[in-house]
Amino acid sequence: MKEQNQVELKARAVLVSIVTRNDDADEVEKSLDELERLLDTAGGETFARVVQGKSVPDPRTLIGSGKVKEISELCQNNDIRLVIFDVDLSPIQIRNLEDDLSGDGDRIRVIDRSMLILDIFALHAASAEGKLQVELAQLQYTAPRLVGRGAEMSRLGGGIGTRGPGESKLESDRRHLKRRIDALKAELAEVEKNRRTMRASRDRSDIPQIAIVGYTNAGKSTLLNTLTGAGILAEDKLFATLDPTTRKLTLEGGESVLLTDTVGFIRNLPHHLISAFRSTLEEAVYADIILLLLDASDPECQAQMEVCESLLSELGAGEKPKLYVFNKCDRMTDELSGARTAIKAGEGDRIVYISALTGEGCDELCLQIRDIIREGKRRVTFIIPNAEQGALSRLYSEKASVEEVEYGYDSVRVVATVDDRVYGLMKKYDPDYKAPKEDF
Ligand SMILES: Nc1nc2c(ncn2[C@@H]2O[C@H](COP(=O)(O)OP(=O)(O)OP(=O)(O)O)[C@@H](O)[C@H]2O)c(=O)[nH]1
Ligand SMILES: [Mg+2]
Repeated sequence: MKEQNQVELKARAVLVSIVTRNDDADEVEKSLDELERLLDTAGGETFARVVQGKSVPDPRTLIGSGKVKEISELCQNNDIRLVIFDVDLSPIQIRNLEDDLSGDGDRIRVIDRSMLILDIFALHAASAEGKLQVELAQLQYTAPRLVGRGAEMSRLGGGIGTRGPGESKLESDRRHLKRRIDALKAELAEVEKNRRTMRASRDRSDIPQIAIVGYTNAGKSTLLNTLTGAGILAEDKLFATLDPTTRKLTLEGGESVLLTDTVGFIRNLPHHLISAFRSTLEEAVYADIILLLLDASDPECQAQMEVCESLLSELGAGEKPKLYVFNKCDRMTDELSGARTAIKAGEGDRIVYISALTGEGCDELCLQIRDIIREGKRRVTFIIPNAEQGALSRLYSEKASVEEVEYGYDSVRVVATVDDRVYGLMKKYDPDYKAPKEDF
């Protein structure tokens, strides 16, 4: 009996996509590869892939009726109950497709790429905020696609694409839906207030904030773990991380930075997900520096970089100082190395190659971070008379990086890197400081 349950858990599915006259067939295949990985992460298995070339999509069922029939037979003959479209479908299209595919046979469920991604988010949401965000996105996107199928759904016992945090009320009718959405929005607003308070206190601390941003599975959590021993879950799954984690990292030379691991990006990230997860995604917006982490061993590295950059711009973080970090270099083959040189981050961009897993290149990464932080700062030698030791404490409390302190007979010699503001406070201790001439 138990074994039977396990077999049922591993839902097998047929994946479907179309190539319209505006699509690149190659891109469609790559997106389907990713859909397979998403399904795998959700605990399912791909049985077959069907791609239809169709210059104009059919408004009723997206694909043509002949293709629907073919997929229906494929499913009915092989005991497949789940069909996943790699394209977003309207609630009506889902309904029509389910009716047509099921015919007189077994009931077949249809979901789309966004529903699958939401499903994974539902599985991985851990914090209260994450759960609220997922439920809101599900109610706004998935629920309208299930409305009216309450009885069917409970008979099927839910499944991939319909799982929600806290057995979410996806089958509720429209009136309940609206009320629940409003309640969730109110709750989220409360939680977001907390996030803002936390952010404000981090801002006040004046420690540079760095967001590790990148495509899902690029190794963001692994990097935070390697640099800070954060101990966050890092695994070969898509969207393993939903909640941002921040840790302090002290660089050589004494400066500290706050590093934040963030939720991953993916192509065609559903818009309702972006809006529900805005406060989480916005970690990047509030960072001073962005580490754009890329999986250099992935043949899709270049495309993934473009997706990340356009999402960053969309979030309003496109213009931040950025460091391109090519990760997983331990996996680079000669062939990939060739491809790597073809990837161009852009003229004059800062680039570093690392392996977050082995730690290779991480020292160089830290040096580059330090360089960016020090931009606009100067390294100065201050001579502070013993009677004015308060100035030294001040230097420490302003988080200037103090590199050398040498106690002399009547003064202290301090070498520190300071920004303009701190220099302004300390300039009288700089023997080279020349006060601007005043005109009388
Ligand atoms: N070979 C190799 N594997 C790595 C490296 N960095 C990360 N990985 C692996 O890549 C997989 C994903 O790593 P994560 O750190 O979870 O990636 P992430 O970017 O946090 O992913 P999400 O949170 O799911 O978006 C894990 O199996 C890691 O062990 C690396 O430098 N080399
Ligand atoms: Mg992660």
